[in-house]
Formats: sequence, C-alpha cells, structure tokens
Amino acid sequence: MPRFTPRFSHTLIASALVVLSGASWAGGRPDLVLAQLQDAQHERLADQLLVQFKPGVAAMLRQTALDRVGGKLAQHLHGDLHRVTLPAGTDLAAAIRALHGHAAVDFAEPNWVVRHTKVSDDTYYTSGQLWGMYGDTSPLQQNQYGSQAGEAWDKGHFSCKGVLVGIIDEGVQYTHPDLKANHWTNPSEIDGNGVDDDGNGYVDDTHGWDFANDDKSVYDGTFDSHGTHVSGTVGGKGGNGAGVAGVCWKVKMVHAKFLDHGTGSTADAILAVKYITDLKTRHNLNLVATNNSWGGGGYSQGLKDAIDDSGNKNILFVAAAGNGSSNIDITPHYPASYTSANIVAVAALNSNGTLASYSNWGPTSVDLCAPGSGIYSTYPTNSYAALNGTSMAAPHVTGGIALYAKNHPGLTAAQLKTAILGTTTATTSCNGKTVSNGRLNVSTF
Ligand SMILES: [Ca+2]
Ligand SMILES: [Ca+2]
Ligand SMILES: [Ca+2]
Ligand SMILES: [Ca+2]
Repeated sequence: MPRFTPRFSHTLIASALVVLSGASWAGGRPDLVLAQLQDAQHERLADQLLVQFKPGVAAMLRQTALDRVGGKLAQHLHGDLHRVTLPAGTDLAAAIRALHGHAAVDFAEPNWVVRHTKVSDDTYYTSGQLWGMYGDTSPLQQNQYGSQAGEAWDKGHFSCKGVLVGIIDEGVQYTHPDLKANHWTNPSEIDGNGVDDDGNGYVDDTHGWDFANDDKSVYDGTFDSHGTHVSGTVGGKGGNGAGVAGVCWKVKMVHAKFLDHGTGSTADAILAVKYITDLKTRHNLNLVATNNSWGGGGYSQGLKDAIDDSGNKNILFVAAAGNGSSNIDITPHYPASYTSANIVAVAALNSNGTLASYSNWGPTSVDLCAPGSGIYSTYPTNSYAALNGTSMAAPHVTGGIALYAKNHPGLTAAQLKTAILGTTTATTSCNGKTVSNGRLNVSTF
C-alpha cells in the first residue's frame, strides 16, 4: 500500500508548526483536532480529511497543497470546503499539520464518525414487552435480567452487518416485515434454472435448504412458527418503528430447515449442520454461529462429528439446554450435552431473574443463562407472539455472538466463546447450574 511520501520531510512539518503559531493562522481549531485525534474515543474515517481552502485561491495553488499529502478532491461539500481522500494508511495528524502549513488552506480536519444514538422505536420494545433486549440502564425501558442489548445499541452497536449466522430449525417466514432485510440470499446460486450453480449438491438453494422435505422452500406455511420466532430474536429488524428488534438489527441469516411440524431426525440435523459448514468454506462467508433451539433423542456420533467439524471451521454451535427441568450433566439432553468445544448451551431466565422452572441446567454442560420466558418475536404471518423456552434463550446468545464478532473481527470460535462467557453477569439463579455461573450481557459488545 502506498504510504506517506518524502513530502513529509521533518522540515515541512516543522515549518507547518511555525505557521500554526503565527498570526497568519486562519481557521479551524487544529489544537483541539490534533488532541482529539490522539484519543481513540473520537472515531474518524481513515484516509480522508475535510479541507477548507482560503477563498479565491487558484486551483493550481490548491493542488500544491493537496500534493503535500497525496490528497485527491473527492467531494465538494459547500463553499470552499471539500472532502479529500488520502493514500491508504496516512497519518491524519501529520497530514493536518502539513496542510495547515500551506498558504492555500484555511483548515483541515478529520471526517469524524458520528453516530445516531440508537434507541429502539419498535413497538414491543417501547411498550415494555421486549424485556430480553433490555439492560439496567437502557433507554426507555430497563430490566437488569435482559440481555443488555439496549445498552449496546445506545453505544451505536446495533448492526452485525457482514456477519452471517445459520438458523437450523423449522422453516422461517423470511418475507416477514421484520425479517426480510436480514435474510441471506446465496449469490452463487441462480434461482429457478434447475442447476446446482454453486456445486454444493443442492439445486436452486438460493434461500437455504429444507432437509425435512428435501426441497428449496424454507418456508412452507404458518406451522413454520418456531423458526420464525427464533430468527426474530437473533435478527429482527430494529429501528423501523414496528414490531420487535433482534439483538442484531442488521445481519444475514442462512436458513437450514430440518424440523417440520415441530419434529425432525438426526440424519436431517447432520445434513443441515454440514450444509452450513460447507456454505461457509465454499463461499468464504463470515459465518460465526448456528442457532440450534432443538434437542432430543439419544447420542449420535454422527451428529457430534458434524458439530465438531463446524467448530473446526470456527462456527459456534449455540444449543438450547432443553425444557426438561433437569440437570443435563446427569441426564444428557442432546445436542446441548455433547462435549464438543464449540457448543454454547443456554438455559432460560424469567424476567425476574429466576431460572425458568422448565429450563434444564448443568454446571459442566450448560454454559450460561439468557432471557427465555415471555419472549416476543416474529411469527407467521407478518405477526408477533410471545413464547417461552430455552429455544428463546439460545437466539439471544446467537445474536450476541454475531454482535461481538462484528466488532471484533477475525476471532476463532474458541476466542468468541471465551468472550461470551467472560462477559456474563454473575447471577444467583445460574450459580452452580452453569459453567459461567451467570447470564448473557452484551452491553459491551
Ligand atoms: Ca447449490
Ligand atoms: Ca440454480
Ligand atoms: Ca419446503
Ligand atoms: Ca422492528
């Protein structure tokens, strides 16, 4: 990458400083700007500045100023103010000093990142019903036992754009107004041409695949309600003034349907897990987790192997702990009880912080607690409903993983899991019943 050039001789910078302190100094607040640039709290866009030229300066003289820093006029803002792009990796402070030393320049300053402080205006959030997204100090609504997502949003962390998650479940009404923006479409598959364009073994799998019926439709009717609900907790569209908000307001969800009318088989579960893993590697997707709000049956080495393989590809497997009111260290509930290192098993909390009476637990096999009771989310058709279960707790964690991954790119599955468990809040009802002894807290994600 082109780095800064010899134009930045010490002499030039020194002369710039002389001008800065001189009476001819014109505009801007370089003292403030240069101090604030040293503080990472003040986010700025890389490789660009806003530059105001002095009025009436000839274009050729402006160009000599830009040449000092390798700058190019990118956008006229107003008057003599322009957005200027710089070579990749430019030291902005040095560039500002150099420009301020030039006779054509009134001032130069960073293009700061400003963020709208995000408060959900989604109906169920503002009404007090979406407690699983609340935090102790979240705007408008609070619940200390919520996932604290409202606090992360308030800091501008509401988007998981660029991150994908797999939803291994029933089908999903992906045309739902709170889901359609966050539904993944396979860019390597041409729909309706009867050809397996991306060579993954599935013809026309543009919206995922239905392993229960071995077809491409991942929404087959209003009975695909559980998958629709789970998806809205991970990635319901937030800030659109309607319905719910998921932990991630923006994300891409890949749908692998293998439950139909609420039931499925281990064979189809294996196919679904392998399908998601293959999509990640085949298309180099930033897919960091699958949500698995299902369980039952006996031990399957085949399924465990598929889960382990997804972990080898840095996919966390978030599993509902199950709704049997049992210690699954003693009475295993699969897949939550598999020993695979990439499983994150989730127990369910009530809105008052107690462990839900139905929730399984296990000090070695259940990792953390998350909101599970009275959870409002998307529901067929174009509707919303409240459900209870560890099925509702798991997607809060899956969304949290996606949010963390968005803001900490490049982590392994093991590092992501460590981060999620390391940020939990100690919780009496989860103490001795989970690995972390605590509950999900995404406020710092
Ligand atoms: Ca295909
Ligand atoms: Ca095709
Ligand atoms: Ca189908
Ligand atoms: Ca919404």
